[in-house]
Amino acid sequence: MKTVLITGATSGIGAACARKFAGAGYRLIITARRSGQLAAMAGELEKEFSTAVLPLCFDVRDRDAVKQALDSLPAAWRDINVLVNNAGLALGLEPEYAGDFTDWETMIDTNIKGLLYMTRLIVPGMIARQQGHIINIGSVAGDAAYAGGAVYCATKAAVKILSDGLRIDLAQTPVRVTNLKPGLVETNFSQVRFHGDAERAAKVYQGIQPLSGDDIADVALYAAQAPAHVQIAEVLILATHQASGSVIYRN
Ligand code: NDP
Ligand code: 8X3
Repeated sequence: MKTVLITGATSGIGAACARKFAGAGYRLIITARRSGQLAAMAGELEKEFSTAVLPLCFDVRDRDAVKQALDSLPAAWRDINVLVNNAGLALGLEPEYAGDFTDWETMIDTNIKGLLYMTRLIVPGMIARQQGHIINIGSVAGDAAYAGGAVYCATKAAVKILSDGLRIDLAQTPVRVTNLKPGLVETNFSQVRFHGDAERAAKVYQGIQPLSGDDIADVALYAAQAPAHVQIAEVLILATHQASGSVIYRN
């Protein structure tokens, strides 16, 4: 049975990936910062999908905590087949000359450094076993800047380049690298971005049918289940009425 480790599994795209992979027969290591949520999810998923689920609570920004958590994995859980680097966030929508320093640091530490820590600690085992797949959750935001989004967009541009670099570094191995680039997905993303302002968050999805976490999880699972000689390198997934990070048709 294959094992998938998903970061940021307590909500949105990560939670949808957990369900999709469980439904396809994978066993799961689900990770995030909220331990209560993780434990509850683990129980529910185990029951619904009759698969083993191991919750692992840590903050991807904390390099020591990431290492400690991964070192704590029981021997039977160490052979991770698929790593979904999903934990991430946007904070604020201010112009670059007026952004909040703490918001910037949180985005950079989570979206870039957290993803790198996970990659650095898990990929060597994949190389040793000559088997593995890293699925990074990038964004359409990494393709071009949009107003107020420069720092978030830059972190997702970094995810694209880090995915490309890793793919090059792994080209002599069977380990595959996928960068998924979703557009508007209705999750807690905008509530987090606007620091809990639910009304402002809801406006992001008004007048357009956004994607769901499931829509992204479907593509992640497709990439993971593609034949071994097929590497789904990058996929841009947009709502039908979204054309780019800044072109969205609303009625
Ligand atoms: P959600 O806010 O719904 O989920 C984010 C998840 O990340 C939560 O499970 C959260 O769990 C976890 N997380 C956040 N910070 C940390 C941290 N420091 N350490 C560990 N876990 C963390 O957002 P989405 O599902 O939308 O976002 C998932 C990914 O998808 C992100 O990388 C985002 O940038 C990307 N994305 C989202 C899009 C969208 O429109 N929604 C579009 C394109 C990309 P907890 O709070 O328990 O730690
Ligand atoms: C999330 C999508 O366009 O809100 O990465 O930045 S967007």
